[in-house]
Amino acid sequence: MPRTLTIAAAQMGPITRSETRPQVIERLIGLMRQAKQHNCDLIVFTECALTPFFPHWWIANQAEIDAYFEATLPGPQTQPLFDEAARLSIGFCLGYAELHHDGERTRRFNSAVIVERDGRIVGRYRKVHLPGHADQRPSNPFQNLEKRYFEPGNLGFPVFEAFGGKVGMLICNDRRWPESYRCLGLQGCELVLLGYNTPRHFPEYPETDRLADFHHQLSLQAGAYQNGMWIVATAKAGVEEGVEQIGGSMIVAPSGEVVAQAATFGDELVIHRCDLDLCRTYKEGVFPARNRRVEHYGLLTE
Ligand code: ING
Repeated sequence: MPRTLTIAAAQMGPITRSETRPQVIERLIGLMRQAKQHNCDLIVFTECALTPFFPHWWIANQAEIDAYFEATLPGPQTQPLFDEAARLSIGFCLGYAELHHDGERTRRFNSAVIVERDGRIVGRYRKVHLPGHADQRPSNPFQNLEKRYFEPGNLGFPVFEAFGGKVGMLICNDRRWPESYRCLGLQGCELVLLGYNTPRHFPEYPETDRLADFHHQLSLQAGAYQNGMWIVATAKAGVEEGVEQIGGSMIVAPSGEVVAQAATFGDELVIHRCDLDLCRTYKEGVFPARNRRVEHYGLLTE
């Protein structure tokens, strides 16, 4: 029985600071209904899909910062998204800012969850690689304050049994680091769900700006091919609160080929029918880990 999943990367255009959570949820539900009309089994929303990417500006007051976080998921404002997914019988991946009460401590993560077609949360990931800085840099045209607003993820790189396969998640900057894919790949991961908010301009290293789209795609194609995994990568695109963000949402096959990609910088579905069994060609055929990894080099063993 072939294990094929029709998956939509649900790229979003900008979310403004004045947009309320219910208004954003309405956009997400609209994309979810569209995906269902295309017979999708799964829709992948982006990083911090409920709010503008607030690490792009300095916020002094913690209560104001916390207004961008979800204290519970689902909560009163996000429940309609979970209800609609269950009604449509479509799974989803959602990036969001997670407020986590850990005993006496309040912890804050840049997180994502996988929700199965019956509305159950079956997996959670917390972004490991936090780019940018914790200090305010007034001379920069915008900030990247993830190190101020979030802690590094404390869940590692988990792989979950979902949608008939082995599924993992990464978030934005994670996709630039080969070890992110390797940790998932060595656990047999077949499908990576990934959201990102990527500015075209890198204030400290502007020489990389002209290569923003290339580095984005290069990272995904290498990760997919070298670990035999499908990758669904979903952007928050366009000029959001004055910051130009790349689009380029795409679906990459275990062969490393880009099989579908976005054509706009707005709300757009990028859809492909993914055969999970294609992973085997690369996991067993091209990269048979056991007989290629020579013990005495001390390389990773499965
Ligand atoms: N954004 C960016 C990303 O990794 C970045 C930050 C851009 C780092 C360009 C290095 C170069 O796509 C997030 N949110 O991680």
